[in-house]
Amino acid sequence: MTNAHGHDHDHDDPWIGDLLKDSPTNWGKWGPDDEVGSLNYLTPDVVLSAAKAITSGKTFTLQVKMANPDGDPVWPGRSGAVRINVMDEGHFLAGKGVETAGGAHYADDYMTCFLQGSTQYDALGHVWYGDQIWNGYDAKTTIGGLAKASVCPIAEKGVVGRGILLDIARWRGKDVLDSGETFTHEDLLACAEAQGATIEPRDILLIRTGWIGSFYRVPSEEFYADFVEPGLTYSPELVEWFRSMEIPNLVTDTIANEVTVDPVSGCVLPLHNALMRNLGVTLTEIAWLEDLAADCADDGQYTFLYTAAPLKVVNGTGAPVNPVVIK
Ligand code: UVW
Repeated sequence: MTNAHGHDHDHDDPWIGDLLKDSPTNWGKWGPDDEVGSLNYLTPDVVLSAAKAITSGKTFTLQVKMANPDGDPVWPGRSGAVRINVMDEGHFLAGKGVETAGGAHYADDYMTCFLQGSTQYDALGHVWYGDQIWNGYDAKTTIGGLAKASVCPIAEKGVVGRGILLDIARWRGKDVLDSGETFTHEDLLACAEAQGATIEPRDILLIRTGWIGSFYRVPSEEFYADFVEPGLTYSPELVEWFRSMEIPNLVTDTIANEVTVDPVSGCVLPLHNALMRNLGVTLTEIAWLEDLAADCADDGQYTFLYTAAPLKVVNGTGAPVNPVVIK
């Protein structure tokens, strides 16, 4: 059967295009050439106001360790970063080092990685359905590298705003949510209230499920068995809430920021499309939130200044990042 977009698909199979046929978009809102979407909400006024969330000067970094001998948490089918040492004292001892005037020795590394293979920003053009990506750009602009809506404009802008941690795992009394466990925007609001905090318009949402923390505690076979991450689950009301709250950025400690399979429609990762493709909400995945969350539980302060700048990878589908939070 051929759907309205001219794609073949069996009408018994779920299709994100059907699920989201009435879903709102922000296409064109920031002009025909926009590539950073809802990050446009992070205006200088918003940044100045966010700085008022700093009260103690405590800092936290949110990247997981990369090229870690203990493993890098990645989406099934991807692999962790591989760092190869290509120059060290051994080369000099063997007479193969590059000698320089003054006798300095040095060590060099080479690294290969999936751009989504660590804590990372997704480019707005990273995921789509049908013939169009963010802002209505033709899906063919992704061929051979993202000519539009790559990670580079996000990296050039940088991300600074007020962050709020929503510690869903702690709120539900768990170290880590169950595989496939879902929550909604109503849960985010209830969690914030229980924490004594309020989600404000244009806040950067940091959601903790405990999932990435568990990666380092359980054997890899167990972590990846029947892989269904916990997370936010699609509903039209949730999408409308993100739109009306003008949320610029969603940061989670899961690999894909939402429950892997929407239990209602059966679609995989519909929020990537409803939020990122359609509304231009930037997604930050695989964040390390354990230390920040422990501190928030300790001092009761769940809001802070959030800053991040992914690497400026030209035409990249995403890029590693080490966000810094200042409380
Ligand atoms: C996929 O691309 C499957 O997900 P992510 O956004 O986590 O990289």
